[in-house]
Amino acid sequence: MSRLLVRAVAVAAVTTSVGLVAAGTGSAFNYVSDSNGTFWGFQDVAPPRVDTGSIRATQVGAGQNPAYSTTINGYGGIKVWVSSTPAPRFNGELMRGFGLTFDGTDRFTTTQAVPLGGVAITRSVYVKKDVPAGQASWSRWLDTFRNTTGAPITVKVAFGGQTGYSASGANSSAMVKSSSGDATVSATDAWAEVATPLSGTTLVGGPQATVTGTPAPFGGAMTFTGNWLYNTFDNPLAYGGHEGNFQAYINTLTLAPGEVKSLLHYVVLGQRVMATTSDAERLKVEATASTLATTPDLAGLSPAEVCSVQNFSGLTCTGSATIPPVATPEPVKPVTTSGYDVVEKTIGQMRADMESGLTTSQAITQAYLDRIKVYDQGQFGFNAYEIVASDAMAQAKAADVARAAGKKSPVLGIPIAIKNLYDTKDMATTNGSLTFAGFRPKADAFQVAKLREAGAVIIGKAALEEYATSGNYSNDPWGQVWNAFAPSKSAIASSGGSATAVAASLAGGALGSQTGDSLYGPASGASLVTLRGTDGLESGSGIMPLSWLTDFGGVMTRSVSDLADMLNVVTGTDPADPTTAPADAERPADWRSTLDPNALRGKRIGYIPSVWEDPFGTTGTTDASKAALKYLTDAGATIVEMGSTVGGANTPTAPSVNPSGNTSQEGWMQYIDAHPELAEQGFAIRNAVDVSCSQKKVWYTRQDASACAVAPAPRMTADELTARRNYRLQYKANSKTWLDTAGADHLGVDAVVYPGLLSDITLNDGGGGKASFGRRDTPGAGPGIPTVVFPAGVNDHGQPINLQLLGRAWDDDKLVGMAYAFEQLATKDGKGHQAPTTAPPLKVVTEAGGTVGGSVPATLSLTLGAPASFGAFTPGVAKDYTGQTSANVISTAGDAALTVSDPGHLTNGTFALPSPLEVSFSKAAWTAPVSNDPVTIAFKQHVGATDALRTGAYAKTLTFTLSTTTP
Ligand SMILES: [Ca+2]
Repeated sequence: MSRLLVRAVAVAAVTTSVGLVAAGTGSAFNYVSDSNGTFWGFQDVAPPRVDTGSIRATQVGAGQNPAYSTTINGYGGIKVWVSSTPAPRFNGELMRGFGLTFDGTDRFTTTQAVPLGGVAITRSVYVKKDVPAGQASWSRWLDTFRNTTGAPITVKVAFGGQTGYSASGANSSAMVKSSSGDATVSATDAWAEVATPLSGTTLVGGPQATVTGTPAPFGGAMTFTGNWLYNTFDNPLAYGGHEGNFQAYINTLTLAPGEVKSLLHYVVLGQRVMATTSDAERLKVEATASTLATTPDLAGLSPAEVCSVQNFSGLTCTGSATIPPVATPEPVKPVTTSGYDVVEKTIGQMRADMESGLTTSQAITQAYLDRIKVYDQGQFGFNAYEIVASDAMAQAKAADVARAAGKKSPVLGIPIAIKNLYDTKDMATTNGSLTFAGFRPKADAFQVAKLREAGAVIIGKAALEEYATSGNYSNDPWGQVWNAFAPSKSAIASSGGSATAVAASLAGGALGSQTGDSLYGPASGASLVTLRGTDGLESGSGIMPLSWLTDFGGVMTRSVSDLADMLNVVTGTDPADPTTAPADAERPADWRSTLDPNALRGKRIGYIPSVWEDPFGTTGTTDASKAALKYLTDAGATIVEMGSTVGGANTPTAPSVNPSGNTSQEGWMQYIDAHPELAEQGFAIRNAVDVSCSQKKVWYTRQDASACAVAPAPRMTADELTARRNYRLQYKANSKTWLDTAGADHLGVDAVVYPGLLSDITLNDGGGGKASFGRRDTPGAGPGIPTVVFPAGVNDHGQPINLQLLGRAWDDDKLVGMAYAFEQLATKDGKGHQAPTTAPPLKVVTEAGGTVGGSVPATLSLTLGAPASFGAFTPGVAKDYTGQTSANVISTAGDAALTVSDPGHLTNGTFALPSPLEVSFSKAAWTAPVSNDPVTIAFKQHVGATDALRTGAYAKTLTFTLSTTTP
């Protein structure tokens, strides 16, 4: 055994500057363009840090506007399954967290291996920039698997992705050819080609082929063709319909202890085609794929890497060099110091436990903070939080003190996550964009202030889709949010962070917001309750806008009673938001009074058959959603087909004249007027155009800089504002008429039921306006009438599903009651709220052990993580052993530098290893004060094949110094 001890000493010393500049990532993932004019957008470690190494999409140029050159929507990722016991978390899921770094030319390299059940996984991606004339574009993936354990491990690797969506049309794709000549893929194929349906003279996405290697009977050939969408390793590849867009090509490896093996894949892309050009383009793709299958391009691979490739025969293997390992980050121990388990606890349960003295807000908050550290951060982190409050424990302590002094409130001491487009006075408010990075509003948003007054712990700012715009992925640049139930999939947008935070028990409840789908979509994908209330039920003050009056800031919770608890705090009239004027009079005195199990008795619930159809042509989700309607009728309601309603329409009739005025510009001007601190803090945000044309947006949503030359729309005039308000009031009246007269008998309905999602959610490495799920907005946004959204079990693939109930203006309380009545019956059958299995309760420890402290002078603090260990050295084998620990740096000085004493050699008694110990830092210099900056300290020890090794433990104590020239 070897052991490495480290000791921390922090001193304020005068040293010379080391002059290091930390290598930064760009403001968005990187495109690589080739000589065919294909722009490959790669999901690397740059914002939004999807970091899978897959292609997000391919385009004919970079940025938001250029056309997609294929229908790829996340392709070239790997799902990995290992035979290790116990099975690791996320076994079989999409691998991510490689720290994939672009070299600025044509390569992406892993900077931190991804550990999965004792296998260390790395990827390297290479794009052929100079494509020979007449050939198709291609990129290459080398995926390497290292067994770091002492036992053999079987590894299944699925390479693939999503080549389109929907069963037909310009967004879809289907298998068209394999190397054997047919359109069926098996182990006897070397490549497989998909293509998008042709559309006459209209350009459609080009054909795409995946080169899987040498076919059977070669022993390294592919072992299974799977369905990338779900159950990938058991569920065979589909050849039609929506699921025909999801291909997985699987190889199986067996790794002896210490063994390293690799797989090589190529993705070949054609240009956009029309009917007359398709055949030639396919032939080009097929020819290039055939060439790569028989003569794989190995440019830039080391001899050891070539030797490690398992799925191509006949590769020349020279030399005996090994592939140097890439360190894996020190795993965060899945432990908590809180004795109170918060998993799936409702706000009501936590409140009762605090009131009875069983627990405290400090224990609850510590429990959430520990879970955030383990589950939300790092390589497989959910990224639900953009910012975690540094004073969360102080807030919790204040809540405990207030409770002891007699204070009571529904949310006193309850940690709540806030979508990061709500102003907070203590944390940056970014709108999920680098455009607003570091912006510090002077005051809390109205709803946040209400929560704070009630003693809630504002535990952090939840990640969101940048600017809350398109509604499919929460692509926050500080980390794209992942789904709590299906950790390869999208959390949907834009309140994805709020949804995952609540679903994974990383917060007691959350605030989100919706313009189109951003409350009901993420809530439906995470088995949560939410309410898009009547216009003005909740204040919009201090919420960054998308569209004035259509935006709605609302609550997301795990249960209907939790919703009522939060509505008791955040609803009501805000003098600064005129829309809320009726709210105090219209809302119930106590939302808990709506929680009536008989609230559905005698109610007529409208049903519109056409809104239960998945645009992708699948039925598993809508069938399960329809089956859940039984709990409405079991609770005493009658389902009424809407029939011939006023105007014969399936939606409320919009008023005939849509008033003029730009609601985006108006929303921003109201926000900017209320925030002089934007200009004071140097943000050049003077109108909606400055927001939309910002060059700090993630690249693929960025408009060309020339978009800034557009003159902003004029402010809405007083008349236009009034006309817009009156338009929505008239629309509300039309909606009431629609509901009042619905049904073949024209007796009306109390509410209309809609499904939440219409399909499976797709994987999280796609993007753009490309659908991540079958979407069903209720017609509530136009008139501003309420929709309550609540869990209804799961679909045929185990994905959570929800139902939605739409009602008349200010029927919010009635809708919440109906949701409660549904919830009571559905939950008894296990068909209500679902708990995810991806973030189980943490083991309770009395101390978060192993930290070695140092002396702490006034301006500098250095603390070290657990001692690093190399594991056991194997005699007679040349190998580089690696280990690592972490350091935490706090400095109030203008500069700081981290150094280590001469590492020397590891010793065992008087015996020393021949090769020196090597130490490196992920960061060693700071040019400004920092708070809690994590540093990875990596250790490397070479042991030669002929090195003598003495039995026993090897150790070395090192001294780390944090110093400054300006103490
Ligand atoms: Ca075939």
